[in-house]
Amino acid sequence: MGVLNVTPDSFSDGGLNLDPDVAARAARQMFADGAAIVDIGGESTRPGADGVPVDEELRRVVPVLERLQGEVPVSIDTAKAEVARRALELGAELVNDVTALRGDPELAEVAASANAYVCLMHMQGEPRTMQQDPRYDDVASEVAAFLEERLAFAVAHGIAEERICLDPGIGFGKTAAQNFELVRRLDVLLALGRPVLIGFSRKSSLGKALGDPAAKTGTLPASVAAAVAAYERGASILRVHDVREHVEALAVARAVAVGL
Ligand code: HH2
Repeated sequence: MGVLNVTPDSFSDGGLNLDPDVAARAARQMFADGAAIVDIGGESTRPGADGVPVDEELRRVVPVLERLQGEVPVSIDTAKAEVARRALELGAELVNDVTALRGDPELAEVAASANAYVCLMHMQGEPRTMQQDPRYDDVASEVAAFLEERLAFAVAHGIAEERICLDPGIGFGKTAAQNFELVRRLDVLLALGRPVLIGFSRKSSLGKALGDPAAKTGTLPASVAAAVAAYERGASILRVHDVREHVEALAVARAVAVGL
């Protein structure tokens, strides 16, 4: 899954794709580079971020979706029902909701009636404050219990179970150590029986693992290492900014795991 943020303030690619022609070109390139789907977002959820009004989010993403319709498989990174509805009308296949259907009471119904794929992500707290002092007794089992409950909620609201993937939400109310533990103990999430998505790309925990406690982002080699580690532990979808480099690394990891 390639990441395309149409925002002025995303933590690693903010401001790069504000022109819809530039954004659409970047999405086409990700697809050509081997992304199975491109995740388009019009609201940053980086630590400390404030929300964006629905009109502004639509203004950012709709022109990009219009340009990609029928050309590139697209996922919409939103917690808002209205944004998801427009995106699905314009051909998006997956709704990627970092609130796991807690943010907008109408989103489950929108996704169900469009028969969309849905990604449910774990977050402790909310973006503005989530990194202040994240605490868990046992991060893997608490995240799994949350995702199990959200999976049941989604199914109860008419979303087909086989259309749902689960995501522990790397960096969303977790310390660096907790983020790495979630990948190390991915089996706890896989036990829920759904495909797992991991988004470690460029996140600050990678920089922290390299010895910089004040890191705001992670490097490309560190991102690739995290993606390969997640793949080897059973992740099915890797959400990444640098598609070609990840596709190459994952092709080799796959050749080792299952043969050429
Ligand atoms: N991470 C970000 C945004 N959306 N969605 C899922 N399912 N999983 C993630 O790990 C995830 C996500 C944050 O990264 P990015 O989109 O690059 O930054 P920003 O939120 O600042 O736009």
